[in-house]
Amino acid sequence: MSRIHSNWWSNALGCLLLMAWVPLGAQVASAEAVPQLSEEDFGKAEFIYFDRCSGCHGALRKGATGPNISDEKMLKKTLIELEEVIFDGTEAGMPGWGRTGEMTKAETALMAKFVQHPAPIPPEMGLKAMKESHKIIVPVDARPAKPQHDRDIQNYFGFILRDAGKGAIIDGDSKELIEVLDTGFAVHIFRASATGRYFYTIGRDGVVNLIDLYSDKPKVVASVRTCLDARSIDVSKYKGPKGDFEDSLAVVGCYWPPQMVVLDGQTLEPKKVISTRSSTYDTNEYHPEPRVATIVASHADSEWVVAIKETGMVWLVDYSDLDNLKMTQIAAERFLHDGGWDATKRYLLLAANMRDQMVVIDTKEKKFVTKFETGIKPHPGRGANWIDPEYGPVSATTHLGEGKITVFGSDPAGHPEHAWKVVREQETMGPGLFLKTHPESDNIWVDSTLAKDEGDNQKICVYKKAAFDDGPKCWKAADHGKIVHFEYNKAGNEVWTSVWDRKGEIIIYDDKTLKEIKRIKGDWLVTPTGKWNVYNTVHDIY
Ligand code: DHE
Repeated sequence: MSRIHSNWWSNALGCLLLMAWVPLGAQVASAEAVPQLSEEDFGKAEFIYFDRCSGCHGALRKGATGPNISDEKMLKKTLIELEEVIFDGTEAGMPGWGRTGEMTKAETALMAKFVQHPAPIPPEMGLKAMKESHKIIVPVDARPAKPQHDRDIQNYFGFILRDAGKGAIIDGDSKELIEVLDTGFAVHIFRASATGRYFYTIGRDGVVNLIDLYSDKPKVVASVRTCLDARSIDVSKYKGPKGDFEDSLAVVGCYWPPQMVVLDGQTLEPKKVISTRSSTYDTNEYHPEPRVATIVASHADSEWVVAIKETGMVWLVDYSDLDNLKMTQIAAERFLHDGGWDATKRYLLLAANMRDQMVVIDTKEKKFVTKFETGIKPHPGRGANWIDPEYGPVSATTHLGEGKITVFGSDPAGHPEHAWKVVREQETMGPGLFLKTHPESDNIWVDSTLAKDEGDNQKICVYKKAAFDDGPKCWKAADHGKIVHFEYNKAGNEVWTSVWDRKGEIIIYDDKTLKEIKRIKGDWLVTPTGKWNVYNTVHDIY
């Protein structure tokens, strides 16, 4: 039986009632082999798939960070085998959804059946639907011309409260909670506008919120839904001969539909949709779902660097003339995920995590430089840059697939012999997601969020830049949840991190002494994940 699906995408997420499901066609191996699911169970499974699985396996289940799990392949496995994998996870990095308590036994059984059905194709989303969702809550001319408070917005932190559908703004100086704002379903990242006046948030449901930090209490002043599934957003940062684009544009990277959406930076009015459906960089075969992973704004040109995951292309998109759009398409590697600048902000360092490689793009010459292996599934977040006593300027990444931090040379001008070569490696407490440093700091902070051994994901490890090979100092920072993601304050002398669970905490450390300065708790701290300091985000300091 081939099934055309419940209206989960359009109903559960709210606003797009007019959208229709697109039939898949007959892809089922044999009608008898496919386990029966009621309409209700199918809808429930679709939501769980979107929430927990599609990020790695793709909406169409063709695979990226996780393998291809098409119905044809899944029908070759028994339901018991599938259930076990979903419940316990795999050595290759798939979380054990049952083991960690994020899915019940019944839900893992449901998902085992669901993946033996053909993947439902979600609806498209164009400018008209986006415009219908667009809200200007405080018009531009009704917003204050200067801050309505005497706090330093450049040292504000934006914190995601993932499962509460909220975001918190905290004053980095006083460490006081200033406001908790409704930001919608599972916000993935915050980015600050070029001047630091606004925070933008992007949720997995493709909803963007614009938060004005000038008002007495930070306020959502505009919102819009740009896609059905998204992870990235950035802003226009360029000011120079081609024009002043500070705070003028934002761009969303969608997972589904596979597209970029350019927005007015002050109102979030959607201006242009750029589809990413195209061919893979190597085999030149059409891919129906090339998702937009990292987007990083250039400081030196009117360009966004856009990583297209499934095709392995990096697009340099010139936003100075949206009607006559110029774009450089650079063949890089599949499957691109996250990354950030080297210290000079000329080279973009991107993880092609399923190829175990880092890719280097030269945004000045607008071309591919090289790619090299670092370990199993590199995942740098935005990365970390520092000066190594022996190898000069270096950058580094953590890994999803193994507990390892890999350091590589990133100064082709001053240290060409080490550039884009692995120069140091150290074992960590387990597979991790993020590392962070700051030019004012002697340290590199590393998490091990995906570590499987009891308690290891609650540890923090800190390496010394001057004595990296001596190994880290590690300690257990929490007795519940998982430690995830670090961010420095504006001065670069404190490090903020999250204890990620429903009784979440924020821990603030003195970067020099590694002593805890403050632990913030409260009912509002539900599943804190990522956090961004305005100044460091504006200036890409990491
Ligand atoms: Fe993320 C960055 C995608 C899971 C927290 N994550 C990113 C970026 C992408 C991405 C493409 C880069 C954005 C940019 O720079 O423009 N993340 C994905 C996934 O596809 C994946 C693997 C699975 C999914 O279903 O979403 C995934 N990410 C997670 C998590 O489970 C995390 C820990 C918590 C959550 O929100 O679900 C998580 N991702 C983050 C954070 C960043 C991020 C905190 C930004 C790091 C930074 O320093 O800027």
